[in-house]
Formats: sequence, C-alpha cells, structure tokens
Amino acid sequence: MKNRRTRILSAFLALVVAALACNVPGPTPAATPMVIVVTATGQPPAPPPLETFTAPAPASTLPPVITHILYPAEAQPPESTFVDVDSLGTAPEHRAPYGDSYKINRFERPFTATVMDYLPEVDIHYFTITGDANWFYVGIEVIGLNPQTNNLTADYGVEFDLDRDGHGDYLVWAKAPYTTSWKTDGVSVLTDTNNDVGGPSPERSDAPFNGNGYDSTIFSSGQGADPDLAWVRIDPRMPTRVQFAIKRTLPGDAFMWGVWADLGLRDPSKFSYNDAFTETQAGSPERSETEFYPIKAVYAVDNTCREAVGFRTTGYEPLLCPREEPTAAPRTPQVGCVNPGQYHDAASCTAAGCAWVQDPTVIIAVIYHCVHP
Ligand SMILES: [Ca+2]
Ligand SMILES: [Ca+2]
Ligand SMILES: [Ca+2]
Ligand SMILES: [Ca+2]
Repeated sequence: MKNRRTRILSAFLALVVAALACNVPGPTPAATPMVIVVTATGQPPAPPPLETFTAPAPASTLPPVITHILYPAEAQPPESTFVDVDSLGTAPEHRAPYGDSYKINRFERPFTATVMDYLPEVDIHYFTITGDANWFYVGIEVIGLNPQTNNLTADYGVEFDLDRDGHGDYLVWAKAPYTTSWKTDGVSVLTDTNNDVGGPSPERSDAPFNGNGYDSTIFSSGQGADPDLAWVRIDPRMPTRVQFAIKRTLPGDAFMWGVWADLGLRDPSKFSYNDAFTETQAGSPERSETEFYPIKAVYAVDNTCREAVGFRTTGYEPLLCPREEPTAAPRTPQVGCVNPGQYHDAASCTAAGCAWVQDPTVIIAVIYHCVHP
C-alpha cells in the first residue's frame, strides 16, 4: 500500500515538474498540448492513440485575411518629373549610349547578359513623384512593354535614403503581374538592419564585399504592421508606367529617393550590386569600356540617380542627381531689386522690385524665396 502511494506521489511530482517545464520560456515553439494520463496503478501512461493528433495545417494553405483601411487615390496631384538616360537609340548596336557608372552603382543596362539584346521594359525613361495628405506617389515610365508578353514582367522598386548618407534605408519592391487597379499583392517593403547596403562606401564599388543588403521584410503583400503601407499599379492611362503609392509614414517628410527596374538578379539581399560583383564580373554596356563590355553578371537592370524631397540640397548628398549649371547669362539686376535674399516674404520682396518665385531645388514642400525679377 505504501509502495502504491509512493508511486502515485512520484507520478504526481513528475506531472508538476512537467507542468513547470512547460512554463519555462525558451526558443522551442509552442507545441500541440499533450494530455498525460496518470493511472492509479502507477503503470507508465499509454501513448495516446495516433488519431487524436491532428497536425496543424501549414500556414501557406491559410490565405491571410487582409483588411485595408486606406486606399490610394485614383488621380494624383501634378508630379515632379525627372529624366533617366535611355538606350532606345543605341539598342540596335547592342550598347548603352552612356549613363552607366559602375563605381557609383548607377546602371543603364536594359540588355540581356552577353548578347546585349534590348529590353524596353527595363529601360527607365522618366521617374516622377508627387504626394497628398497620406501618400507619396512614385511613377516609373519605361520605354516599352515586354515584346513577347505585351505587358511588364520586370521587378520595379523605389529606394529611400532617409538620413542622406547614401546607404539606402528602405526598398519598396514590386513583382509582376501588375494590374491597372491598386494592389498590395506582390509588393514588399525591405529594410537593412545592419546598414551594409552600399558597403563601406555608398559612392564606390567595394567589391568583393559580402554583405546581406536588404535583409529584413517589414511588409509583404499587405502583411505587416500597416496593411496599407505600399501599393502598386499600372497607370490606367499609360501601360508603360508603373505607379507606387507609399504611405508618408514610411519615409517621413524629408528624404532622398531613386527607382529601379530589374529583370536580372532581382535580389535586394545583394544590394548594392556594385559591391557584390567586381566590374570585371559585372561587365559594361558601353563599348568604349572595351575592358568590360558586354554586360555579364549584372544585367537586365536600370536605376536612377537620387532626388531630394522636403529639404534643400547642398549638392554634396551621396548619389544625388547632377544639378544643371545655369547656362543662360546672368540677368542684369533691375534698379530697385538689391540683394533679393534679404526679403523673406512675398510682400516685402515684390515691394522692393524683386520677384517672389518657387524654389526649384525643393520638391513637395514648396518653398518660395526672393530673387531678381
Ligand atoms: Ca534608362
Ligand atoms: Ca541611409
Ligand atoms: Ca559601395
Ligand atoms: Ca544588411
């Protein structure tokens, strides 16, 4: 009798130990709870019948339910438009005219590897930005559609540098298929947790540099803390134009940005491509670079220089688009407008005979300043 009591006590203690063990935090994921049956006879518990275990359904078979709260607008405010080099004119010669600067990660490679056949859907021609109260809208207009499929099949992306150090901080990346209605399917927002996008120097090739580029996904097809963070569509008015709608909360009010078209590597974990590959491995699209022509490991890709939003550029921001030097002869100041920079409001500016105009160096947040009329 005493022996039986001891066995029951031992079984009870074992159950308490097992229950405590279940409460110890650790890396083991929560498992299906198992019921331990303690019998009065002290016999080891019989294994439960197999049919009582029901394997949980794999997550991939459960379609995520995504409830959107805020949708991008159908029509956008007027845009700021920027031009990228295009290779349409030199495509029959299987080369880019210029505009590919491997050292600063600037690509003009809308061509297949080695053969250098032209890919119009990869050739960025214009890139645009505008915004409203909730969104930034970024447009990427390419030269043409995929001639085989008559649509756009490349990946397209928008890269943001928030602290203007040249190292990209967010990459909004979209994959085909695209539709003319806004959708989050196929759109990801990636970030770089160890700031190695661009390698040691964002304005230089550090190859061979073995970083992990954009290494973390904070949004994927509507899944993430904000289900409305980033959207994509084809402009309903223009089949060669991809549009992104990105919540203003992502980049904030002041940042640098540029865009991508990629039908080649399509691997943001290898950003920057000019760090992951040497120029010899990557090749060149310009025949004048005889040492490197044609393109090889870094192929079917186009990107742009970076533009600024919400702040006045100094001209020294890494990867900033070149600023045009003024070509017109300086106008002779008219009598009455002396040192227009001293006036900081429209009334005193015009009263002094100067002209109150938009500052073209600041986009989105329109800033007026005083100049000679
Ligand atoms: Ca281009
Ligand atoms: Ca940065
Ligand atoms: Ca670099
Ligand atoms: Ca990284």
